[in-house]
Amino acid sequence: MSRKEIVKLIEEFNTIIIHRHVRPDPDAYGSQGGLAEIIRSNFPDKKVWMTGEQDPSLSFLAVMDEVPDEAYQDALVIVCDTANQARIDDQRYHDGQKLIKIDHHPEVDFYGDVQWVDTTASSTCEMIFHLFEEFEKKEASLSEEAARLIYAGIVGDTGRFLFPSTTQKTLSIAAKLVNYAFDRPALYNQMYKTPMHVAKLKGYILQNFELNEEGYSTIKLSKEVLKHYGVTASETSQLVGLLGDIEGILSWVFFVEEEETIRVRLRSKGPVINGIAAEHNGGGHPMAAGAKASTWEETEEIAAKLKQVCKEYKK
Ligand SMILES: [Mn+2]
Repeated sequence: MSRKEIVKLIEEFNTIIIHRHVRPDPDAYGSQGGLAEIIRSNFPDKKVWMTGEQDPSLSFLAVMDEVPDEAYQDALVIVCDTANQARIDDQRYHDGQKLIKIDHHPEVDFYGDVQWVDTTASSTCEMIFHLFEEFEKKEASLSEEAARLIYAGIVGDTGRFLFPSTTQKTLSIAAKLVNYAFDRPALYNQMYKTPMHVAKLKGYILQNFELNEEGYSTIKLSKEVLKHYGVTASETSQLVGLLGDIEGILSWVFFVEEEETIRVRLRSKGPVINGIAAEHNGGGHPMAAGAKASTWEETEEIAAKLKQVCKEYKK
């Protein structure tokens, strides 16, 4: 139902501005850019903008536009991949005529005139493909570039089809997308290249993580450690999966010290951890969530809660 409504609104409006979350990942860029590309290639007369801060590490996917304030006056605004309003990049998102939310995260904030939230989707890009299928009924076509962007987001959010969020639907969409002639090996190379300084920090993490008998693991990355390796706090986001394949680890947490707070990245292979995140200024998926701690004492509390959920899970 929502899909039809969204298609109708896109057809109605001549100006469409697409947002996504701060600290973007390939799914954020892919869904934003993929949707923009679908509209641009099928409705050449419409003005389509993408907004948000440019992340140089994702420039191989898309380049953001400079959107003037006036553009919002008559615009349809679409926010992709963002559960909470505070995380929407470019807070002008509520300045348009109509607002649409498209997301696969568990609902945090209820926002937008039209909301399409599907927590069974592996990625927002998967949803964008379904949206395209609605356009396809009206003879729309998918460009090679749109296919590349959507594929990148699915690959990113499923950990290259590894995570349990990967469903039969996900794979059948991927199977369709690989029929397009975009350069898949090049895309993988761009997505998974590791800069030398980050590789060295990986070594530090593997040398220093703690594994407890309950099956939970913690690693602290203090400002000093990050400075020593020349890695920014945000660059560590790509390393969180690192501990996932180590024998005996059920769930794990990265504590990454930033300027004012300590960023908490929780991952799990069984125990549900987003409840812990919600108690510490965060949220997310049952098996992958993020939070914020204000002190190292608070990180101890989080570790204790992680211990508890692992213990209960093992029972
Ligand atoms: Mn996503």
